[in-house]
Amino acid sequence: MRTRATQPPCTALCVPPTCVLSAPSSPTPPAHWPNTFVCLEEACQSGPLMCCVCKEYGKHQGHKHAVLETEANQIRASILDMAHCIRTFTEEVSEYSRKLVGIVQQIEGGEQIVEDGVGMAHTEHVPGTAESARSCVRAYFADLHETLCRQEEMALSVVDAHVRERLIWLRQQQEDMTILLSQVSTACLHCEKTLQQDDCRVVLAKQEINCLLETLQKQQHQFTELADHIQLDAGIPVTFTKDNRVHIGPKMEIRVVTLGLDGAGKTTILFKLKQDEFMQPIPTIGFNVETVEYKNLKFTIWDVGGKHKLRPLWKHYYLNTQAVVFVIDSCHRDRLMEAHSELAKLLTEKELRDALLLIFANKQDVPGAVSVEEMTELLSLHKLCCGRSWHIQGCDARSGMGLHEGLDWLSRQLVAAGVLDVA
Ligand SMILES: Nc1nc2c(ncn2[C@@H]2O[C@H](COP(=O)(O)OP(=O)(O)OP(=O)(O)O)[C@@H](O)[C@H]2O)c(=O)[nH]1
Ligand SMILES: [Mg+2]
Repeated sequence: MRTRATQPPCTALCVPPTCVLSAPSSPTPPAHWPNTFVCLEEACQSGPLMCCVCKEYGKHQGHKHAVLETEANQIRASILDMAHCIRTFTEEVSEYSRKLVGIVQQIEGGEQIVEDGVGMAHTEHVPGTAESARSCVRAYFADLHETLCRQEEMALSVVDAHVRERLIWLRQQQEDMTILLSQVSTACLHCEKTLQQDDCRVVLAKQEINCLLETLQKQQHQFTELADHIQLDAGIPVTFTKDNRVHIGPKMEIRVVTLGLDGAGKTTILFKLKQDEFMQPIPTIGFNVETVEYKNLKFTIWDVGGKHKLRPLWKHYYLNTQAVVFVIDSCHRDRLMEAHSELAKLLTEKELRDALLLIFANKQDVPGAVSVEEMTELLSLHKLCCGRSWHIQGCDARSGMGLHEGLDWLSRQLVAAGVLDVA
């Protein structure tokens, strides 16, 4: 019978082997090594080796265990798996680092050895993407500069033509005044001479003197009319449009066409802007045209009838139109889709490609009118008007609320700088 006292102390036998991680050369333990099992208890993982003795009697007694060789083989397999993962990971990191180097080279560019057609190698400067981006910027600004120079030349030629015409007119006026002055002084001399003559001669000269006086009065009348209409001002007020065209004169002229369904309020808006009073309009058959002066702008507004059968005529008003004012009746929800489809058609018109679009959401005074926000949403205006200058303005043509805000927006879009004070 074996007793505990006769067994060797298991701690003396269960000594851990030296770490051989890098060289798992011996799959079987050395002959002198008595451990045959591995303890699987969590608490024993710092010293899991288990000999036959301690399995039965020692500290691992009753613990779950595995055969040492099997356990070691499992660990080897997982080390090999890990080594494979590490290799893959290392390759990935190296590949990424290589790419980083490549990207830096591509950005910086530099000297590269290239072969020519006959197989001779020589170094060549290959531009990097940084250099290409810089070239792109330079090309863009060179182009812009060229366009600006062209526009500047055109603007200067407009100013020169204006000055030339004005000087020709002024010189013509100078000549006319010189002639007038000499005619007047001749008449004065004639009168003075007649005054000094005897009675008979004075009487005989009566008809001639009356004729002379009549001519003088006519000339004086013409001169007064001219002087009343012509402002003698040396100023040359210059304004620039957003597309860098120059406008000379105190008022900039803008051609606008108002469109929209029948009954939307186009004519009411036009009359309100023109006369600042509400006039009950009748449906427009054909068109109305008015010039409306606002601040330093002169709008020529074409108001075209919106009845269904008149809409094919709208296209005749598009040429040279700088802005379209599209009027929508905000209290007629059931006609919004019809308005949407007419607006969508307008936006495909070539001649209106560069025209500004001002949408008046009219009749905001009517209770329950569709608000500007809701109208924008319902008509998908952001999508519909994408890529063009557009603005929606709520208004009430009866009181005039919102109309000037709309004109202000138009002015701001058209005028880049100059004499106009429309801010
Ligand atoms: N309550 C209200 N009524 C308006 C407003 N604007 C126009 N109206 C009225 O709407 C009706 C139609 O106005 P018009 O100016 O003739 O409409 P239009 O767009 O010129 O119509 P067509 O000439 O047929 O294309 C008129 O009875 C106007 O008095 C507004 O802001 N509020
Ligand atoms: Mg009308």
